[in-house]
Amino acid sequence: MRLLHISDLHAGKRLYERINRNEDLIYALEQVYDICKGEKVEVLLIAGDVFDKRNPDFESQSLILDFLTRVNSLGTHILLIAGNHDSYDFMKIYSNLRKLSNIHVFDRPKKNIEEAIFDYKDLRIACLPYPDERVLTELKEDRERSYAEKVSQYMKALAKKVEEVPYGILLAHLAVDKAKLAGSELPSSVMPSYAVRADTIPEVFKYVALGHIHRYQRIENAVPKVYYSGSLYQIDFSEKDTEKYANLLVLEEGIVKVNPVKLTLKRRLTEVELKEGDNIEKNLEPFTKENFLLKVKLRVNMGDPFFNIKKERIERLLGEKLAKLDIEPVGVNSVVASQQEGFNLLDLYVDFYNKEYGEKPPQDLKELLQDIIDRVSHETSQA
Ligand SMILES: [Mn+2]
Repeated sequence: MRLLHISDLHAGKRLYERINRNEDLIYALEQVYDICKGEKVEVLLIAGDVFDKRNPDFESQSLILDFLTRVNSLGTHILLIAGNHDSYDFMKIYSNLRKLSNIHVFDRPKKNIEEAIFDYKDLRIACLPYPDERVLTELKEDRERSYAEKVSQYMKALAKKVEEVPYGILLAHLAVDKAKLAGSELPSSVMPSYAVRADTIPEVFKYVALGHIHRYQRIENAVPKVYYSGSLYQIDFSEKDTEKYANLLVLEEGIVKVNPVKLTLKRRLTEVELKEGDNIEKNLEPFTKENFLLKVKLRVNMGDPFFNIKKERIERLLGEKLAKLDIEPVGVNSVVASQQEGFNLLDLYVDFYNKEYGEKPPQDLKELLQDIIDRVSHETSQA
C-alpha cells in the first residue's frame, strides 16, 4: 500500500503583500496529483497549514477544494489536519466533506481520542491538529506540566490506540526540538517549553507525518521514522535555494519505506547582492531567462549620482521577477568627502563608466557631459 505525506500548502500566501503565490502552489499540487495517480496512492496525508490565513480568500478556497475533489475522484482517501495558520472553525466547515467523499478533515485536537482516529484496511492513523495552548488547557487543566509535556502526554494517549494494528501512523502539526529550520542549519529556536521533545514520540508509530517546519527532514533523535515533509514551494526568502519534496511511503511486510519525491518549482526564490561597481546587467542576466523571484541587495554609495539610474535599470531588467529591492547605503558622508578631495561630476562619471563597461567613455561623450555640467553650474550660480 502507498501513502503520500505533504504539508504546509499556505494557499493565499502573498510575498510583501504584492506577489500572489497561488500559481506556485497550483504548480506543486499538480505534481502531487500526478504522484497520487501514477503511484496509486491510497491515502494522502496533509499535515496542516492548508491556508495561509484564518479567513482565506475565495480564490484560495476554490483551488484547495478543486485539488481535494480531484484527488478524491482518483479513489484516494485524504486526511487533513489543521495547522497553526488555519482556523479551527473554518476547518470545521471542511470536515463536512466526509459526508459525501473520502475527504476527512480533523479541525482541532479532540478530548475524546476516538474522534482523532482514522481506520483504513490494516492502517490506523492518529490525528493531532495543531495543539493550540488554549485548546490544550481546555482538554485538561494541569498547571504542573509545560505545554510540550502536555503534547507528549496527548501523543502517548494516541499511541495506546494504535498498539494492536499492523501500521500505526501519527499525523501531527507541531514543533519538535532539534528540527532544522528552513534556510538555516541551526536547530530550532522555538522556546524549549514549546518544542516537543523528539525522544517523547512513542515508538509504537511506524511513521510520524509532521507539518509546521518548512524544511524537509527526518528527525534523527526520535525512535520511530519521524519526518517533516516541508512546504510545497519556497514560501518566503527564508526558504531560498531549498529543495521541496513530497514523501512517498511504501507499506510492506510491517515496515514503512520512505521515498522522497522531489518537486519542481514554478518560481525559485534567490538573493543577489550588487556591490558598488558591479556590472548590473552581467550580474542579473542569468536570472532574467528562467523563473525566479529575486531579492536584490544593492549596496550603494549615498553620494552616487547614478543611484536612481541603477535602481531603474534593475527594475526594468527584472520586471515582475523583482520581489524586493533592498538598498544598503555605504559611506553616507562620501559626497562631502569627495568634494573636499576635489572630485567633480565628470571624474565620477568616468569612473562609473569604466567600472560598468570596462573602458573609458568616448571623448565626445565626455565633452557633452562637461558642456552640460558647465551650463548647469552657470544657471545655478545665477539663481
Ligand atoms: Mn507552515
